[in-house]
Amino acid sequence: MASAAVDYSNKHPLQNTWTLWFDNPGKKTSAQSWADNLKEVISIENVEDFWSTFNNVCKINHLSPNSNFHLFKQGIRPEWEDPANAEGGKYGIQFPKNKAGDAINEHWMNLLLAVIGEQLDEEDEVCGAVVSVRKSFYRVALWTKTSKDEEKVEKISKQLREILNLPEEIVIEFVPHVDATAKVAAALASATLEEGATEPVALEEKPEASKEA
Ligand code: MGP
Repeated sequence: MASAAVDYSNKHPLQNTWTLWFDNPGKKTSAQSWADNLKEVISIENVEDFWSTFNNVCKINHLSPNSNFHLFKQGIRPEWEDPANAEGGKYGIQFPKNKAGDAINEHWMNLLLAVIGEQLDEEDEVCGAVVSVRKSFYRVALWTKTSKDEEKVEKISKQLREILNLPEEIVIEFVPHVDATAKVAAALASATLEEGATEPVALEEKPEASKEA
């Protein structure tokens, strides 16, 4: 009996189209130049595209420090400034490199499957997912649209822990993007102040007259 031919052209669409981005600034970069390093890699519309991409891009544990992959809903840039992210925040989970090893690939895959499979109850909240390689740790993060509703933050955090099967000792840190932006702005301001401070400090030390007082 002849078996029915399998139609491999029949792809399985995802609920949303997703864009994969990559960046590696190489060294610490300023917030202004940060966006110049972002490179759009590919758009993913169906399950088959997802797996061919996931199986062919570099494994996370083989990436050099400072690298980031970002998978965001099409139309949302993976940056704080995008209107979809501006009011939102990041649920970040860090894994020390010496403990995680290549298990980071599985954590990243589980987060990706959760977002493209729209597994979170608050699926409309989701903007994207990020994996970051730093000197001593990896970090996976979920980016969402809102940050002010504490109950929602708590709920998403709890569900994320379940989906990623994280033990209690692993912390999920939620940071509103406005706080991240403010931190960068403060660092920039203090660096500018230090630069500008060289001259006035020298002047203040100079006057002999002050000894007269
Ligand atoms: P990061 O990768 O989010 O944080 O941002 P990490 O790795 O914890 O490093 P830290 O320096 O915050 O401890 C690293 C740097 O990249 C930030 O300080 C910004 O200068 C820049 N940056 C990161 N993001 C996600 C953005 C963004 O969305 N917009 C802008 N303008 N700069 C960003």
